[in-house]
Amino acid sequence: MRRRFLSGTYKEFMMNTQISDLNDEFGIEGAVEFAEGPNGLAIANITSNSGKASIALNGGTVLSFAPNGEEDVLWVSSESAFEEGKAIRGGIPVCWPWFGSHPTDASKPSHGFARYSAWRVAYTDALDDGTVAIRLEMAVSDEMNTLFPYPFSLYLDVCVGKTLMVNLITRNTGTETFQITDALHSYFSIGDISQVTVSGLESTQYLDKLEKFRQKGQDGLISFNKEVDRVYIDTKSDCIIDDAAKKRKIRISKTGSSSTVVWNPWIETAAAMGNLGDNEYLEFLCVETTNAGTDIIEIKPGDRHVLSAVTGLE
Ligand code: TA6
Repeated sequence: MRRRFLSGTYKEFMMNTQISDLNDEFGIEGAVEFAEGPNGLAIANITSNSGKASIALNGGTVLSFAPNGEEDVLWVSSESAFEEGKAIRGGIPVCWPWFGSHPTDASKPSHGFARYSAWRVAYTDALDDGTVAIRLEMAVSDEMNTLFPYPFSLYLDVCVGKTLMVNLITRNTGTETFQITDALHSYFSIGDISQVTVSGLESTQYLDKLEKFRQKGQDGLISFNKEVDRVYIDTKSDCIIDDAAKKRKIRISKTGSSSTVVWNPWIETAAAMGNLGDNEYLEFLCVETTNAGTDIIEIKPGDRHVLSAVTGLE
């Protein structure tokens, strides 16, 4: 029995219809429910036997992930925009088909266009082992074809259980080889950045964005007492965020990625950024699963590339 909508604006009607249709087609009782998020954005709420997550269809942005009995592992700014066509400041924004500035045209949007575009649900599934999966597909627009003139499909597979697995799948559906860089730009919730260390990148090399991407060596654990914005090159290892304030450790494992970005804006950059509270630098750290910098992915016609990150608590 479909509910009748007797009041509200056309936009509210359309959103309610969209939510109602999404639940009719993809909802799974006790596992997948679509609801209106801030500003009416469509949100998929995922409940598995051992963890929960939520995902905005805007940008295909995973907003939250919490193993049962634990606080959210991800972080979203209290000042984030929640508007169709705008990137969300937090969660796991999808950077695609390039990471950072466009390699040849700085006028193109930073981090590409996937993180502010419309994504639609392809399927949902509650698996026998109690995990819950959803696949989103990015809707391709004319704007995209001007920014990236190659036929492609882009999918985001999210599997929720005790860990969160996010797979970004690029398929070349055209007749020419193309190149991408990409990232799962994960914002992790921490208690106090000055009490956090990151392990897994010791003795590797990184490009320091704050010094025109000069290459440097990483000695020991990464700690934070100033802005950090680094692309760690030739890195495929797990990273562990040791959050002393929250007394927990977050492990990020990955495949299909040969570089890792570590970023905290610290005081001045945070104050200068839009949709980020001045003191919010204290409560998040980005450890990003990427193919960035010289870590370029070439995809031949008919082939695909999978960028995968698995996040969990130690
Ligand atoms: O991943 C780190 C980074 O490239 C930083 O340089 C900073 O620009 C951050 O991404 C956020 O970028 P955004 O375009 O979301 O403001």
